[in-house]
Amino acid sequence: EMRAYWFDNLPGDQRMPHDSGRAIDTKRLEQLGVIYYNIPDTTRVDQLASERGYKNRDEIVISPESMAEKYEEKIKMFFREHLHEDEEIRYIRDGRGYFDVRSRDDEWVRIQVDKNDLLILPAGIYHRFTTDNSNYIKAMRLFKDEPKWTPLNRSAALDINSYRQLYIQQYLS
Ligand code: KMT
Ligand code: NI
Repeated sequence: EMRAYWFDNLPGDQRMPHDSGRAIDTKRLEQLGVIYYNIPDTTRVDQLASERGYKNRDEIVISPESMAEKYEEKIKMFFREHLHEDEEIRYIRDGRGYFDVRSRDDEWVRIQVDKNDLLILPAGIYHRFTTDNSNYIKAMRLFKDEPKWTPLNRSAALDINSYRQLYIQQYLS
C-alpha cells in the first residue's frame, strides 16, 4: 500500500525510509498532479493504458541480481533529480521503492510504493527514484508510441523548459 510523507533531508543512504514522521494524504499529491491507484486486477491497467494512449510496456527488475555490478550505479542514476516531457507511469508488481517528488515549496515528498500500486507523475514535475533497503523492485513501465521520457536532469536552464513551465502553470500557480 502506498504511503507518502515529507522526506527528512537527513544524510544517509537513499534507500533508508527517511521518514520525517509527517504524513501526506493523496489529496496533497493530487494537487501536485500526482495520481495514485491501487490496482489488484491487471485488466484495469490495460483499460487505463488505452484511455491514456499507452501502447507499449515493459517490465524492469531493479536488484543486484538482475543488474550485477551495475546496480549501485543504476540506483544513483535513478536518484538524480530530473523531469520528463511526458508523464511517467509505473505499476509496481513486486518489491518496494520510493518516488520522491518536489512539493510546491520545492521540498521532497517521499512516496513509498509496493505491489499493485500504480503511480502517474505528470510531465514537468521534478522527481527521483530509489529502491528501498530490500534492494528489490519489479515494475511495469508504460510507454506511448513516441516516448518523451528521457530523464532531463535539473538545472537552471531546465527550469525554463516549456514542459516545466506548463507544469508550474497547471499545478503550482
Ligand atoms: C524512473 O523513471 O526513475 C524509473 O523508471 C525507475 C524504475 S521504475 C520503479
Ligand atoms: Ni523519471
